[in-house]
Amino acid sequence: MKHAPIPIRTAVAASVAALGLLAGHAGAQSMADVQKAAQARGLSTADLLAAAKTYTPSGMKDEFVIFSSGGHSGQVHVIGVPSMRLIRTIAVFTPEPWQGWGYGVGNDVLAQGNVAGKPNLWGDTHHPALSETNGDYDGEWLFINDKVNSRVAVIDLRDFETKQILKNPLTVSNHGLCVTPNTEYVVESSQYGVPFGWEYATMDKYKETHRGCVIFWKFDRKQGRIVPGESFALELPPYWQDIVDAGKLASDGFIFINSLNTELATGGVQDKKPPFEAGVSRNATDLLHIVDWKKAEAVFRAGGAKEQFGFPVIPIETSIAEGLLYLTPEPRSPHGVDVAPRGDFIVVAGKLDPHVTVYSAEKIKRAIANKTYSGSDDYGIPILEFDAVVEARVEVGLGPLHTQFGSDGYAYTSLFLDSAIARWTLGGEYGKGTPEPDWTLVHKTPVQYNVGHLGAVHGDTVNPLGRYLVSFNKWSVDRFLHPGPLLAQNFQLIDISGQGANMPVIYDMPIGFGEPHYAQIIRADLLKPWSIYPEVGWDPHKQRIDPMAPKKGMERVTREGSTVEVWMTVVRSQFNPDHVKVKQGDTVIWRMTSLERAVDAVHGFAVPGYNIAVSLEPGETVTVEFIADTPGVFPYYCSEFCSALHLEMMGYLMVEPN
Ligand code: RUQ
Ligand code: CUA
Repeated sequence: MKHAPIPIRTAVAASVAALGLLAGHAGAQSMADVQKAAQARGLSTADLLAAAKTYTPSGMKDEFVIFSSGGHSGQVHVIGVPSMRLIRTIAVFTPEPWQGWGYGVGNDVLAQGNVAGKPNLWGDTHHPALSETNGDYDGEWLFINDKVNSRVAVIDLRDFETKQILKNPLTVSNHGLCVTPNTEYVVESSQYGVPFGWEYATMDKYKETHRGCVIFWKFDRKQGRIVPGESFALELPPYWQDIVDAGKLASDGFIFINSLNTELATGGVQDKKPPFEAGVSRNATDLLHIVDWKKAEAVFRAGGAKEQFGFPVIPIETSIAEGLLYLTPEPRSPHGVDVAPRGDFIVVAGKLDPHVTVYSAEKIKRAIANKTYSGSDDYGIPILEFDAVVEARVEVGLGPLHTQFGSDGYAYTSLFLDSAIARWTLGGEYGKGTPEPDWTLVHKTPVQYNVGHLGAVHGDTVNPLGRYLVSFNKWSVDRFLHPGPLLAQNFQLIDISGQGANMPVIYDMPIGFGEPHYAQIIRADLLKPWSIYPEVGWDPHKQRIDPMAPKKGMERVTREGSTVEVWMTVVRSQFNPDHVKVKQGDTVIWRMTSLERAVDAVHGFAVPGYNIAVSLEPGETVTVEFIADTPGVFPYYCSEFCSALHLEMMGYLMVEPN
């Protein structure tokens, strides 16, 4: 964001006065000091105002929290708003040593994500979905998809740990993820058409052999797990299904998925056939998928699904016969599909069309009831007549992708090609909130550069809170120091509390760990995380006491045949036992409990040569299993600087050679 140069003296004086910056904590500092510091750094009034809106002094907490996908890192990043401070990374699909994830703990969860029996130890995380109650975030659970391997993970927000990873047996890559308004289902939409079950087929019979799908993963809140046995899928044509969003209120019971490649292009550039980029955008329109999931659930429960690769799939014919699936045209190469807060409008943005297209839930329902079809696709799925379901089209700019909503009747759409965030007005009931006429572009704020998703506070729920919006930009080009040719991405915080053209960028945050895609922003006070585990001997995976957890005074090393069990307790600044002797080739089951109850008393357990790193948070119990195949003397130690005697917190593993 470029600010018009303002004489620094007036600028600083004005902003300082406006902010009343000195009223509270004058101390030894004076207005002249603020003026001097701003002048030395060449800061404008707008800069100082932005700083005042975002600067968060030591000890002050953030009001909102971003849960951002980590892109290639396969993780989730937790960031405070408005400070834009990174607070935590949650290990999900990729091993992470600090949390011990994949180095002693979480190995079984990571193994749930094996693809065709093989470990895939990274993920391309795209779309976080916070659990919802009545269509609003409740702060309890977080789900995230891995696009590259079509997997879904479940994160418990009591301890910010991944509890479950699911690999569906049908498709290979996914894209969209959302939850239904009461988190009955976590909905995963496939991306690229493939033969189900990782079967082989050549491209010449693409139309017959390849398929897309949408998976309804049943979530059981009490267990905190997705129940695969109660989950089902809908077979879809091999278009490239993309983003998915759940209807709510006026559109409750539906989900909306957009798609590209309704041309069924199969590429083949090496054989002089049109490349995918041309073939996939030949048609002027693609097809929005409308699924009645409540009806689909009833059909599944009544036995209407067929097992495919061990997973119940409702065939396309059944979906047509039972009225579960409809299509309607959407502008070419659509990308985002976003349901407005009241559920009454569904906003679709086509990358190659400068408009957003707004569909009406009421009109969709009427068109379904009256069978207002313009035809059907090659698979026989009815196509609802475009003019019968569209409410409005708003020209917003070049390369519109995703839309979020404010608290006051404004919608916000990211413009990839324009590198801007468009603010426009919704109509209907929302129109009362804005000074501008319905369905009009109000303002565009430039961003740096090439925004993908955007996120506003509760911006995709029934109750958007406005205030802040974050532009998740793909490229930072000239914004930061260059860390070599691989540039950071740029999260830009935008103040949307004003109206009209008042929506300035107020902070830039470099993201140096992959391309994060989407993020959701939740009120911090809705999160109720534990600061220590509820009781000593707690197993975070089961979220209850582990009866086998080593107890104080019962520390020992036992042997049965060639299996050695270690019962260890951990407390500042001691491992007990601190000598563990085994024989080469023994199976070692090493159980450890942290006896700590203090909030900051975290210990680590690191063993050289055996690829073991464990994080022991207060009260936690962990079991690590390995074969002692390398003989020698291995100092194990605590890997958190936990006390003045941290270096003394160690022990020796002695593996006696055969
Ligand atoms: S999307 S390319 Cu969320 Cu825009 Cu994955
Ligand atoms: Cu415990 Cu260092």
